[in-house]
Amino acid sequence: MTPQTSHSGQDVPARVLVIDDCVDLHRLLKVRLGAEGYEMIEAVGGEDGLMRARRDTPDVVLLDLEMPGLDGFEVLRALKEDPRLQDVPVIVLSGLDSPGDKVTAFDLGAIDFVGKPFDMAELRARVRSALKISSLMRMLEQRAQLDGLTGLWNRAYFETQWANEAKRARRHDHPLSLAIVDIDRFKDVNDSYGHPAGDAVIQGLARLFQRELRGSDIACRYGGEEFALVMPETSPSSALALCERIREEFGALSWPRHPGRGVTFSCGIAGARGGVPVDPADWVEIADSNLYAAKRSGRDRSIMTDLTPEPGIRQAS
Ligand code: GH3
Ligand code: MG
Ligand code: MG
Ligand code: MG
Repeated sequence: MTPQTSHSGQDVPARVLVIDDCVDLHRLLKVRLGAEGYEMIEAVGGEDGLMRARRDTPDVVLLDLEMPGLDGFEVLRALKEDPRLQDVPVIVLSGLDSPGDKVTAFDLGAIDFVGKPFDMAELRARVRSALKISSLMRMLEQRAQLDGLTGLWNRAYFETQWANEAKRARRHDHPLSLAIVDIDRFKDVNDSYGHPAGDAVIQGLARLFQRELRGSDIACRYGGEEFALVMPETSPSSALALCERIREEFGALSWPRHPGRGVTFSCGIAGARGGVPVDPADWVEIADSNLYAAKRSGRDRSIMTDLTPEPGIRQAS
């Protein structure tokens, strides 16, 4: 996935999970908040609430504190310990409103605290504000993972996603491929036509990746003129075919700032048709050494290693 195609969440109604042992409250909120266009999810009790949260990943949680069984503090703690749910804003909605209870709720990670009985207009405003804060937080987090020049994911994002995808592929015995791409003789482009011309080439290649890769692929700017492409569910031979197609397209591009001088790239690929016992860091090293082999043997080519049992090395140019 390139950042531009990632979910914005703007067109889908926000999902509000209400965890409260009082059925009347559910009825009231369903009518009054449902009318705001939210999708309401009801859980009558702590255990049920946690189960629904894990299943439906809501956008905001309204949480009662006093409930039989698992109480609100325990639910809050469990939500904040779950990596998938810890960023979901939780508004505590409770009759307990001693300063001590409020401090505990905030310390456990609640974003807001509304005492019962509450004013409906105020609750609506607080829900809107919690949703806005969490969407701003998401945007900030995403910005920190984006490369400024190209809009692709940056290296930090690559490192975490690559480790995740490698783990997933191994666990499910699925195909996975990784390509590392480096623009050829790029210093010459900068030296001959200037840094802005070099930037335009980097941006042009990024656009090509965004156009040619699938939604599930992850295109990252790995460093200066180097890119890493993570291709889940893709065999190394398919990855090679894809990279070769992009390489040919890229080589055929004409650049407005230097129409007579085309640019090429070299590419190293490592992949497997099924999860193989290779360390994620070793995959990167293998793809990298293929990239350098491609450079040494003349540039403008891709070299691939198939890591599935009986590994072999194939070359295309
Ligand atoms: P090779 O074919 O062996 O890869 O040669 P190369 O010239 O591409 O490799 P080298 O590592 O010598 O040069 C890479 C250059 O990329 C040097 C650096 O100034 C330039 N560079 C790195 N980041 C940027 C950038 O953001 N914009 C521009 N214009 N140039 C950059
Ligand atoms: Mg209660
Ligand atoms: Mg380089
Ligand atoms: Mg280079």
